[in-house]
Amino acid sequence: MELKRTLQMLFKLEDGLVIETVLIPCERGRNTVCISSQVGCAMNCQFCYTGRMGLKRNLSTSEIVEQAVLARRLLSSEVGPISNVVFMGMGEPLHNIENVLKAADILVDEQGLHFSPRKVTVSTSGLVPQLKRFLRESNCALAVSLNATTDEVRSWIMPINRKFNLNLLLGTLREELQSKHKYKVLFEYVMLAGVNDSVEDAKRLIDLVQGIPCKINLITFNPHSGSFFKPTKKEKIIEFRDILAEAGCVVLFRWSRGNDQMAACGQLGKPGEIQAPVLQVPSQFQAVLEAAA
Ligand SMILES: *[C@@H]1O[C@H](CO)[C@@H](O)[C@H](O)[C@H]1NC(C)=O
Ligand SMILES: *[C@@H]1O[C@H](CO)[C@@H](O)[C@H](O)[C@H]1NC(C)=O
Ligand SMILES: CC(=O)N[C@H]1CO[C@H](CO)[C@@H](O)[C@@H]1O
Ligand code: SF4
Repeated sequence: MELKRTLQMLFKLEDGLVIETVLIPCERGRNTVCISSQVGCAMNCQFCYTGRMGLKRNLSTSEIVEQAVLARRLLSSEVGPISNVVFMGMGEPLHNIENVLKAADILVDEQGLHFSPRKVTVSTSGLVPQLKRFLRESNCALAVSLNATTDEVRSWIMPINRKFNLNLLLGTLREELQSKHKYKVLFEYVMLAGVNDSVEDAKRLIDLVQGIPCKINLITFNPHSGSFFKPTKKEKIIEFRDILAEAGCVVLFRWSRGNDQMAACGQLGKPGEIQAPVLQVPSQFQAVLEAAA
């Protein structure tokens, strides 16, 4: 089946700021719209364009919902029905939790857009208190960007980890999911050559997610200019996947354009005039990154 192109929409808001919404056509007519929740982002993940902009403001509930409405209205005729919504565009959705909870409700409400709650996924870098609240108040799906298996690496590439570390994050999920029936969290793990893709990382990952009903999504890193990370080679990702699968994890990895496009979804926006600081590279990784450069 022919893979269609990703469609990127730019929306100018009333105050002149611009946000991006991406439509990702998938096989079998399962089109996904990737929506933004903030203008910019305060989380400063080291791989992410949006993070480099810093946070400009939260989007309102209607600005969030409108992205899905407009994608449906403008694009359904070209690509077919839109079945999935992911909050993986600009911003940390749980940093704007009030409006995101309201928007998610409207997306799944019969009187609203009537998406299935399992097909509306809110993605977070790991804001623990808000994540708890989200799980208690919403039935929509949750994706957590893990991206590393040690606090040392995670605190570097995702500075939010300095506040809410892996133990706290995973312990909270383990606890909260006990009372959610048939609910699985999706862990996103972007494969970065030499940074988080070793056999030891795979083994640590198995231990970390122990007791948490989950799926693990391995994502190929989409290199962009200004990034010092390199993608992990396919064979190595397959090896990593197989280690997880053999241990009984549900692990997803598709080597396809769709995969790249999903990764691209987290890297919207161009670095603006306000630039968040690039963090000091931990010394043991300097050689890896220099070799990759
Ligand atoms: C965004 O919304 C959250 C609550 O959902 C609030 O705590 C925060 O201060 C808001 N941020 C900005 C920049 O307005
Ligand atoms: C971390 O995870 C998200 C996917 O949920 C992704 O957008 C981001 O690029 C990842 N990157 C790194 C380097 O950790
Ligand atoms: C935290 C950690 O140990 N990360 C590893 C990620 O993968 C590279 C090699 O692929 C290792 O060298 C790192 O130690
Ligand atoms: S990856 Fe997500 S949470 Fe991290 S800086 Fe980018 S937009 Fe923010």
